[in-house]
Amino acid sequence: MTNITIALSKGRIFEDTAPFLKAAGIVAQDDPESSRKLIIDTNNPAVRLIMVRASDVPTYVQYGAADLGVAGKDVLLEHGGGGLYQPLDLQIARCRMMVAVPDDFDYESAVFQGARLRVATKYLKTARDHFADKGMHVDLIKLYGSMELAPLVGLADAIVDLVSSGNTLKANHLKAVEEIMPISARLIINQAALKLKRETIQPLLEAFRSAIAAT
Ligand code: PRT
Ligand code: MG
Repeated sequence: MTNITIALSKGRIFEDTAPFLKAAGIVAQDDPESSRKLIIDTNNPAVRLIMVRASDVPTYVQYGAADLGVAGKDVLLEHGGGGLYQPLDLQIARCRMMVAVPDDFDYESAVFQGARLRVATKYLKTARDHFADKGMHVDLIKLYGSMELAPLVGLADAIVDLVSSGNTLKANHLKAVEEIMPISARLIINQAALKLKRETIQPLLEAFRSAIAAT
């Protein structure tokens, strides 16, 4: 069996991917939440996990430092997907990419009047495409996190962010006004690895596929 490396991020991606790995007979030997190890062995000596930032997963896989990975569609859209196969939507880590504004902001009127909005986001490409499709002129402000704060302190009129329960928006007196797209995490595979390590990767892919079908 060829050695393979799987890139994951800790938190929901690791937790929601674990059942798929289990279906393929792979169990992590350490818990990334409590362990500080970045390389985690599994019960299968040919398979190891590497723990990276969620937005770095596609980069590790693109360059072949990992053969496979799991990344959100949000992350993949910003990355661009070069060098990657995206054969499976795992339907995990689901949420929605939304436009949100302060509770008292009349977004519809602002759009109707052609106001030039300032929009803060971590998702520049996705936001740019969305507003371009709507024919709206916006000034995008790149942030790396806690987008919800931006409208509260006058940095932006609106944000583009992921929403799952909606609790974060509510706690910050924001409301979602537009859904850009539903988001879920995908299995990604380095294109060269799929060819060179097909005997190892293909059964894994099949196990993941059956696990999706079973849920
Ligand atoms: O945390 P870090 O900066 O390292 O990176 P990350 O935030 O990208 O990683 P992580 O592990 O938090 O998220 C990994 C992936 O999970 C994302 O790329 C998404 O595809 C997916 N996902 C699913 C989410 C959410 N749901 C989600 N709710 N990612 C982030 N959130 C955040 C959101 O940005 C907002 O701040 O949770 C907050 C809103 O949640 P609710 O429940 O209050 O609506
Ligand atoms: Mg996070």
